[in-house]
Order: sequence, then C-alpha cells, then structure tokens
Amino acid sequence: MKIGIVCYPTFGGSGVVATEIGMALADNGHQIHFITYRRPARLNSFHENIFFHEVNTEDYPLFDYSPYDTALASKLVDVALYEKLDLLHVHYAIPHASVAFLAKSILKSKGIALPVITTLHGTDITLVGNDPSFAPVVEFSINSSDGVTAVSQQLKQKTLDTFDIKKEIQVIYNFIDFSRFRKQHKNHFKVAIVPNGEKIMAHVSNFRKVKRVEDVIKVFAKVQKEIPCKLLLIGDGPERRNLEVMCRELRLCEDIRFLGKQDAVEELLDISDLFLIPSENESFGLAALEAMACEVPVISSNAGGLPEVNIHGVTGYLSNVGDVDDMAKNALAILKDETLHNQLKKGAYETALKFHINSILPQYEAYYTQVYDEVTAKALV
Ligand code: GMT
Repeated sequence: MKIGIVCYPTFGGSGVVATEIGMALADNGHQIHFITYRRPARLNSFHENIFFHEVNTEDYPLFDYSPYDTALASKLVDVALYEKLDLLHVHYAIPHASVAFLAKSILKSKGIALPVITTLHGTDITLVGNDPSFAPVVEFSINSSDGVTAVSQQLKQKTLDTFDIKKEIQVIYNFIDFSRFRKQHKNHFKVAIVPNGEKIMAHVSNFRKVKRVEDVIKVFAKVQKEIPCKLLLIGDGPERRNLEVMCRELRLCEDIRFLGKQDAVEELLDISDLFLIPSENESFGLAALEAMACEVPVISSNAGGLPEVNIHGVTGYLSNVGDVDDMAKNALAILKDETLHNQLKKGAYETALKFHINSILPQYEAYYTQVYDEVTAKALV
C-alpha cells in the first residue's frame, strides 16, 4: 500500500510510535510518505520505501502565527494526488484529524476517495482535546475519520466518556522493537556512571507537568536515604528548570544526572535497575514498556492505561497518583531483595513480549485493509 503518515516529528510518544510504524511498514514492502514540518526524530537513515515531505509555512507580516493547518492540508492534497496514496494515517488528533478531514474533502471534490485513519495517543483526548477551545473540532474530526484507533482500552473509554463518538474505536496497543530495546549487558558503561556499584533509577519523559517528575525526585530522595543509588533523568521539557532547583534545594545534585534528550535511550535503560513513571495521566506509557523490554521493573502511578502495561506484582508496582511514600516503599522492597528484583525483571520482559512489534504491526495492516475496503466499496456506490 502507499500510506501517508502525519505526526509530530518530535521525541513525543505519538511521533515515536508513528515513525516506528512507518519504518516497520516500509520493511514489509509498503511505500511510506511522512508528511510533517520536520524530519521525524527517529527517522535517521535512508530506506528505499520511505519518503519525507516537509511542510513549509510561509512567513507573512500579517501572521503572528503561520497557518500550519492550511499548509499541511495543501501538502496532504498534493502528496495524495501525485504519489497516489491509498490511505492516510494521522497520529494525535490535534490538529491532524481535522486537517485530514479538510484534505479528504478537497480530494473528494476532485473525485478521489482518500481513507483516513486517526490514532488517538493520549493528551489529544485527556488534556488538550477536551479543552473547550478544541473539543468541538476534535469530536467532529474523530467522527469524520474512516477509522479510529486508541493506544489502550482506557483511552478508548475516556474518548467515549468525553465526546459523543459515533465511530467504533479499535484498540491497538503501543509496541516494542526488541531488536533495539533489549538487555545488552554493557557493564563498562555502568561502571562509568556508578563506580561504587550503586543502584540506578531512571525516568524518561518530556518533562511536562503531567509527568510529575517532581515525584520521581521525591521517591529517589526517600530511597537514597536507605540505599546508595543514583537517578538518571532522561529527556527535557518545560519543568526541567524547576526540577533542577528542587535538586539543589534537596542537595541531591551529586546523585541526580540530567542527561537531556538522548537518541540511544536503550543503552541507559540497559544499565538501570528501576524505572519510575508517576504520571498524573498516561494513556499507555511507552517509556515504561521500553524499560520492561530491557528487563527493568517499573514503579508507576495507576493513572490511565498504565495498569494495562505495568502489571502490579508482576512487572513492578502501581500506586495512587502522588503517593510517593508508597512508591518509595515499593522501590526499596525491590532494590533490597535480589530474588524479588530478578522475579520482576523476568515478569517485565515476559509482559513486554506481548507487545512485540511482530504481533502489533499486523493489527495495523489488517485495519488498513479493512478501512480501505470499506471506503473503496462506498465510493463505488
Ligand atoms: O506525553 C507524552 O509523552 C507524549 C504523548 C504524545 O502523544 O506525543 O504521549 C502519549 O502517546 C504515547 C504513544 O502512544 C503514549 O505511550 C503516552 O502514554 C501518551 N502520553 C500521555 O498520555 C500523557
């Protein structure tokens, strides 16, 4: 199939998932056209089946903000027409689902039916999408998509609870590529970070408020009082400055390393003993899954879809949002008991296997075929 993919090209989870899907589909022989304002972060090598179409917005003195939506819609029409796309898959509803509807309507006026699938990722429903300034457009554009997927059962339910949805939503979970995320036993790297054999706790995110990274530091501060350990904070975002101040005030700078955005996250997960993700809201928690694939148990909140990924007592432990005492208690229980730690490492890896790319990708391919057949049949009537 010739598939157009629209996503945010950043390190955010939706962009990562979109890029990984596109690259895996290209390996399976599909022709993939990424359409976005910058080359996606994880799209860093040449592939004969992958094409990238950059969306340029014209600067004009009248605009305080360049009209990206209009430029994207025009580019979608152009790519669909000249590359003869069979299907368009847009990731993150805002603004991609409504822009796809506009492009589809323009193409329809030219006698072309372009099937559109929207994948809902999380904050496009839970945080940004239900804001009154976006909600009517989000609801309309979800209902106007030919196919809709959500990355967890909880996100599907949340979408149905929040909006008046007339479409069937198909749950297709996030997935993991084990050729990249796996235990690699690079102990020389570990020796450089913890020369005295301290335990390593890690957190990966884009440091937005919703991630509650301050809880990661609070948990670490409690654990560190009882056992020698270091904390790796991987990623960057709006909360970083506040977090740095917090580390200074708690006098923890020596033991907490802000590593910024990293391409090879798997190498840092590989040397970690425990992963923390205490989010206020998390539709799935791809970062937790990546840790689990590297055999790292997870301490998380029980928000959103996290209980579908981090299985309490099997892959790590869940606590209520903000309950840093419980999270610290669980972290200490794991780090002090080697037998429990090994048991949870095994549980984390075995659970991650259920989200293997080889099981999840065929679900997308089958759904593409189903939606394509439905739209084509309707167009013939
Ligand atoms: O919140 C992020 O880290 C980014 C956000 C996005 O949409 O870019 O991630 C969401 O999508 C990921 C991929 O489907 C999910 O694994 C994350 O759980 C989800 N984040 C939230 O719901 C907060």
